[in-house]
Amino acid sequence: MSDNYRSMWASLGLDLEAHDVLLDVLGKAYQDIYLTQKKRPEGMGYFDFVMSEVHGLRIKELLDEKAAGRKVIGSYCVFVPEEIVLAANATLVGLCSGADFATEDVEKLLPRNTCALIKSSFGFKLGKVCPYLESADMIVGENTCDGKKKAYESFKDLVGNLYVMDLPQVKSEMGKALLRSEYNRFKAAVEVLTGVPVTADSLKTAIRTVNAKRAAIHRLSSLRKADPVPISGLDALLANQVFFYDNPARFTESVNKICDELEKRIHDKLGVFPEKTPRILVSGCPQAVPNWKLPMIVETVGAVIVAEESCVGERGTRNLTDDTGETVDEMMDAIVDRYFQVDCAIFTPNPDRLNHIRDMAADYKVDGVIHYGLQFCQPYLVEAIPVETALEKENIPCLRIETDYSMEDVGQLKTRVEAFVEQLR
Ligand code: BJ8
Repeated sequence: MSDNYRSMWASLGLDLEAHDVLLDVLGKAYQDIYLTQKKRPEGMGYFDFVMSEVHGLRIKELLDEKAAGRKVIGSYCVFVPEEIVLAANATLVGLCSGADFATEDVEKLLPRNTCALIKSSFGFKLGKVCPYLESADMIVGENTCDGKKKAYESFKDLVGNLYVMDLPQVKSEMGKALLRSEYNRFKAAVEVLTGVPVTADSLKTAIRTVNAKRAAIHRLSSLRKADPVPISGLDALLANQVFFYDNPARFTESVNKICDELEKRIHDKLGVFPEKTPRILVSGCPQAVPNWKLPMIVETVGAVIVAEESCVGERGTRNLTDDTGETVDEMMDAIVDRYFQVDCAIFTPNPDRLNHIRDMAADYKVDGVIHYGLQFCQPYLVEAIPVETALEKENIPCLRIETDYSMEDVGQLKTRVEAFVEQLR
């Protein structure tokens, strides 16, 4: 990394020594897990570049945008509507939370039995190692699971610019009305932050920009239905992870470019794994950068991940927003309609998720489902049991995994996944 980047990180208040350690670990993990894969599509070169510059060029771009008067908003959840952010001339970035950091300090503020994702969000702040977090003019926390909503009460004191969005827990008319009023409140807060009012024109353009990004990911997902699969689960997960912080137009173009290449691969019957390799659907908690543990295990024991029922995956990206409205109100309604369909396990009851998992298992012709639950994540761990029961009724094998971000259980997980994959053959 150049000296310019070091002064940029210093100006953001990062702890340069700790940040060096993080980049070193991240770089090594990427090298070992990603760059050792065989037969990768050439288009993944773009994502390799993005990852090599994840704290460099992209941060510089954000800071240049800020210097030109644009605001940056950070988010931890797919319920934060990018359409509203873009329409008010701001940029939305996902705050990853996919690695342990500063655990000792984190556990002074949070109980040890808090899920790794929440702990990670605190760790990146306390360790002063996340340039996205430090670039953000507003950080949005959402009242989803109990862990997050209680943690935000302490997080507020750490970051100083936390905006808390309330969210419904029930898919009722009242729940939808709450989402609508919270999205209106959010729109007003973003307008105050940027000084730019959301207009019908800007909202329509923003909806189309985000729809294009989602449509590109849908195209990528549908190509994974082929056998042999033209792209690994690891690479497809990376594209889904980069979705959250890349420039939207550039991301859309890069994903579509990969899709052109994958279509050709499918035509030529070229796969990353041989035909009839056991096909896995991973369902459950989001896997944020650099949490590549499970796909790394699955794809080194002779199976391939063909889809993710996850917020970093199809739960987060499915469904486009209707862009035919003419007024801000009509388009806000369309945004609410689209997001209200997100079937996060914080909703009760949550039958849509079960149906979605069944549909995905059929669409992607999977041989088995791995339910991925983070330790201490009650919504997903509790829901894993009915998911497993429902799948078993349809003779779809399911393996329930409960893990965290440490590498201590890799050997044990590998043994379990290997036995599961053996059973699918
Ligand atoms: S819409 S899944 S991104 S809340 S893993 S913090 S649920 S204890 S992340 Fe999520 Fe939004 Fe839902 Fe999606 Fe809590 Fe579970 Fe931790 Fe979780």
